[in-house]
Amino acid sequence: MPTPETGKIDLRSDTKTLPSPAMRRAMAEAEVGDDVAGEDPTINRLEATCAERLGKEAGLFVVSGTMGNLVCLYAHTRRGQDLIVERRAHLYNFEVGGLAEICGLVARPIEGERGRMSPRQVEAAITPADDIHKSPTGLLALENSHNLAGGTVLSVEQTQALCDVAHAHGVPVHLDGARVFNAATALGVEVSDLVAPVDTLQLCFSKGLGAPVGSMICGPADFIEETRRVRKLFGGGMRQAGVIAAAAEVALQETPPRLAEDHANARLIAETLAELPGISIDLETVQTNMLYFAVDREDLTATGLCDALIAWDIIAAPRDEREIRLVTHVQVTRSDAERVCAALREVLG
Ligand code: TLP
Repeated sequence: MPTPETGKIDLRSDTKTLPSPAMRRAMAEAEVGDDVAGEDPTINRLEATCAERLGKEAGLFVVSGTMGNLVCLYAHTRRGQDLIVERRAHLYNFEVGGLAEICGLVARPIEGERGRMSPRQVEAAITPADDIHKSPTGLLALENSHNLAGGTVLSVEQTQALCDVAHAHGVPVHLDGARVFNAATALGVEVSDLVAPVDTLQLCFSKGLGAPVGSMICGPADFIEETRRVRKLFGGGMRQAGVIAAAAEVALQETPPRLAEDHANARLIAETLAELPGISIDLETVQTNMLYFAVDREDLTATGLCDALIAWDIIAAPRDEREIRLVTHVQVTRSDAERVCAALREVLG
């Protein structure tokens, strides 16, 4: 069953999912109130549920992943500090430079291996406390799963080791967990164990979880109090927003148990591509619900391949001349994935 309302298999992103009938019902029936005043019962419940599920003291509902990251960066740091971040991190590359424009941070990008920085690299990037020549380190940012590295995951142990180094130098750690449920599923661990070492995180309901809108920040209660102020400062204070939180609640209950299917579907498509001529793909990076590959052929560009897939009701978008990312999600079934494989064999074989 492709996306019900369009009849298409949309592989451009897991952000493209449309709300399910259960989500729409929950939205219509949601109990709401003024959330700026803390009076929206649906949002209050979602914040409490997420904090508990993630093993953190408190939660704050925000409109987007970008806002979740930005609010946390702002609340953790002061202007002129360093942000240690992996070179391909989403918040460094695709969040409009908010870390510099809004937070006044100096990015210290590190080249990770398939998105993974090593504790040694992080340690080397930290400014020693007595160095008056360099900007002081304010924060270490992690991303799990790591989008631009291919949806790769950081294990509990790897996360712990990175956090240990940062914490030993008094540096807090924020996790961009836009797809942290995908990461936990791929690793076969509880999401609370995976995020236990980080101080704060944001997770997205509108990515792998399949809800239409919203992200959750989780962390210590006093930090979350401060992020409530910062969210208001950035114009993100919402009123009767329980209508969107209600869909997120449904997503949180329904989607995590079936994320493994998305991962198996991504794997199936990736393995099919790996066997086709003129396709470059690093199967090692295909760990969750996405895959990146390059079209290295005389007869076809990435755009040409995406155009050819339209005839099969498959929507894909090129990232550049050569590269395409495909993302599986709740509205891509096994038979859709098989149809994608058949289409790819037909066009590329
Ligand atoms: N990722 C989107 C956009 O880049 C279009 C996508 O399709 O993958 N962190 C990570 C790791 C993300 O992948 C994204 C969005 C965000 C943060 C930002 O979330 P939003 O779009 O809700 O601001």
